[in-house]
Amino acid sequence: MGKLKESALDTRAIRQDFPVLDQEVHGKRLVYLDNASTSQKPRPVVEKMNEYLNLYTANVHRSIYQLGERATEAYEGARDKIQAFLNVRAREEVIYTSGTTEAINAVAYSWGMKGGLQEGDEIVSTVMEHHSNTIPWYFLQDKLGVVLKWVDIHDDGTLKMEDYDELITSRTKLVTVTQCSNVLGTINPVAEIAKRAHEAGALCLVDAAQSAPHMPVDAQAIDADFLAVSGHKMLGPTGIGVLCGREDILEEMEPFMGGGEMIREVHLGWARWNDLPWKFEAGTPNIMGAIGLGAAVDYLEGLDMHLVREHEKALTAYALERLAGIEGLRVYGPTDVSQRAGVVPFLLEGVHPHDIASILDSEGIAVRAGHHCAQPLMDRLDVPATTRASFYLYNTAEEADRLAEALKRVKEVFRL
Ligand code: C6P
Repeated sequence: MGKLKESALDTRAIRQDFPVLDQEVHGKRLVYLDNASTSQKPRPVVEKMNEYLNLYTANVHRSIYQLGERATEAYEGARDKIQAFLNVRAREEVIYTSGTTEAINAVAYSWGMKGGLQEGDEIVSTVMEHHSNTIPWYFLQDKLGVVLKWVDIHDDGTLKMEDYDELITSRTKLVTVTQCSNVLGTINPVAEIAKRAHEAGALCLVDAAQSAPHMPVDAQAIDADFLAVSGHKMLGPTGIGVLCGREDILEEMEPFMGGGEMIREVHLGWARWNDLPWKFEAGTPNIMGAIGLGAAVDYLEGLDMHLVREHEKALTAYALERLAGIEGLRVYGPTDVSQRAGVVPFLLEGVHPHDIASILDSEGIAVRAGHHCAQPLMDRLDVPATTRASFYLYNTAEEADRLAEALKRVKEVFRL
């Protein structure tokens, strides 16, 4: 108990970089298992952001003085790092957004609303999408009369790939899918889905919010037309993320916000837009956030994303095994960890998911309870909510043990 057979990462050394983990909550050592919601930030990320704040705070692209040049260099340098990290074809294809939500909404507005879609066009999505990859398409359904279709899941939480055969038609203009479910942990075959979309002449959008932090993501290998990522789930700060898009499509798209760096020239009554990627970066951007995300990417690359994935796979297998030993506990999602990330949702018969989370908190364990912003999936699973533990690179087998022991305590409290 308490040890992985092989650990791909030296978690003891890694945890030194995360002082937040070294504290007690309700008199117990903190176990942070809400990483699908947001990750903790390592020292180098905090230091890099402090460096910007303390040494070269200035606006980017418009300040003709040394501080401004340093800020611009760091901001644009971070873009290059993110491009390399996700293996995006060109830096012009990496647009800073506030996160995945803004990235997907940008596609809905700048592509869907502004000419990409018309009444009767179809979008093929799945029942496991986060609201951020659902609601923007509802806007188009309501405004334009676009038709939405949903790929279902098997009982084990994997996508019914065969549904695509029927749902993708000549009217399909967009296929949108998450690479990894934030509720079930299911890892979807997004390259194959993008291929099917392209064969039908449709575009493909991949929500990589839950994959980019946890596994190598190769944008060119996936070959989607759009890929959305949030920085705060991958050791970076909140308020920063990226939309990666195919250059020729981005060139055709209209900006969704006006002002600031998205402008080439403005005159009374008319204006011309800047080049990519700045065409979509209106206003003073989140400079500190972008620099922090660049540092997060450096940190992840320093560990090696293959090893991050290996560690989480082993840890998830261990956690699933520990939880399987608790009578009355039902865990959702694939049992095969090669198809699953470190997201573990569960229900304990007779106890509300929020009560479980509260008792776990009293044991020092942070998890999320609720619908996880994926209510259509809750409907599909026929549950109102779940409790969800989600692991990351700094979590250990001892912490999975703590979770299992605390769940036994929940059963005691409820006399189950
Ligand atoms: N999921 C969770 O606890 P933002 O908020 O824009 O950074 O990310 C939105 C988002 C989009 N897609 C997926 C698959 C996600 O998991 C999330 C965020 C968090 O599951 C917060 S609701």
